[in-house]
Amino acid sequence: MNRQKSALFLFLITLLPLFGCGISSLNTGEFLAVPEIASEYEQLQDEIDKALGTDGEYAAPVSGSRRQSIQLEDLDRDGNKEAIVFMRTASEKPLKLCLFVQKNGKYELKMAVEGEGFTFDTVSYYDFNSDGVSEILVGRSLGPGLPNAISVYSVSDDGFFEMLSTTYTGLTLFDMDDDGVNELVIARHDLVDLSGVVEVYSFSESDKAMLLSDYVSLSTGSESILRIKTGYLSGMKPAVFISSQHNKTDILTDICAYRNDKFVNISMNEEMGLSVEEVKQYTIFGTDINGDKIFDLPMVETLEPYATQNSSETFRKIVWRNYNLYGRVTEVMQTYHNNADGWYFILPDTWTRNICIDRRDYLSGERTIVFSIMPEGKEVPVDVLSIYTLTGDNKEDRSRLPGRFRINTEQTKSSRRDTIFAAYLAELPPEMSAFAISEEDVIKSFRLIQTEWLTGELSR
Ligand SMILES: [Ca+2]
Ligand SMILES: [Ca+2]
Ligand SMILES: [Ca+2]
Repeated sequence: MNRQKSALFLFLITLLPLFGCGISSLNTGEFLAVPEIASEYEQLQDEIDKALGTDGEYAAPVSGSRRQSIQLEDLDRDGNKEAIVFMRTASEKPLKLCLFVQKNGKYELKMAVEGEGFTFDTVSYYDFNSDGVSEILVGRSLGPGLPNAISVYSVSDDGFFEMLSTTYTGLTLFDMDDDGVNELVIARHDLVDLSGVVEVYSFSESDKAMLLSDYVSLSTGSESILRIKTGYLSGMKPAVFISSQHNKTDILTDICAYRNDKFVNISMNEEMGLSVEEVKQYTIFGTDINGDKIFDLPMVETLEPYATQNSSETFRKIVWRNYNLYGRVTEVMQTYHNNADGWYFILPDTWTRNICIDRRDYLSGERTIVFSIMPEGKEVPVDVLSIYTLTGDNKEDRSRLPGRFRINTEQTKSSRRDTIFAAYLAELPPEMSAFAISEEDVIKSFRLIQTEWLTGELSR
């Protein structure tokens, strides 16, 4: 009884953080659809306990967006949620996936499948064969130093049918060929020869299985795959962006997409076997920085220090660019990312050529970044903008010091509420009026850095 209660409690609290967390990309509707009557939980819990037996325990997937050990999903879209439960048993194949279906309002175990492995890595549900019933895609991690194993199961009255079984390092679902149906995109890294490949799997009607349709090699010499993201190239062409670690400190991103029906690595320098998209000695990843669905890639430029600079820190600006299918690059915007204080600032176009940045932290609870412009032929820049990250007891007062204004945005209202962001715009001499911006410009260009925790992030 104790375990029943605690398991049910655990199930409920795993749902809790998903409510009201303000992450817009999350479809909370999926998580809200739980049985409405408490007795249904209890009855499901009884069935789960039977399946767990005396030696079973819950084993929630450790990565991806679905990480509950009990997941409710209407696989056949008949209006009733099925329950998919992840457990670890003492059996030789310890990772057990159970499917409970509702019959006359009661859940019963319909089928279970056991698999080898260490822990469930990821799960998702998708109707690959377009028959109206979602397949279950399950990744199992086989242990440290080993690849993960993926299975795609279709569910029928006869049981689970395995439509695909292969290994992977990371995976994602995306409509790579723009035909309205997602493909399964798998990236696989080989630790022995430091190579990588990205593969596209789609459903084959004649084989009734997921088959490998296309693949391309990733940059040679990669030490690990860090991140897999999907998005669009300019012209809204689907692509997958796979970032790998090189030389311990560098990040190379391979951009792979269908071009005239051929799956190609568009950022690859064929002679070198390396992607031209490289960030050296700094950690930053591509993202859709301006929200137009076109994926943007960062190029990091180190700013020249200046004589009167307070901080010995190295300051950088990020030049964001997107690609078209033919590898042509277009600049989108430039930013300064202040990782230490958790915000970034979109640099006004007029500043990008002559920008200098300094950190001037003099008081505890007040962290200050100063943007300055270096006039042509001068050695000392002119300060334009200070942005303050205020956390101390007197943060309210400090945000109201003469000339300062608060940076209040939707983001600052919904997160980091223990912190006040404020700014100060300096009065510029007339000959520098071209560099002037307004308080509104500052607020519009200020963003919090958000940790990405959903798709695309490998768990290691
Ligand atoms: Ca299906
Ligand atoms: Ca497709
Ligand atoms: Ca974009």
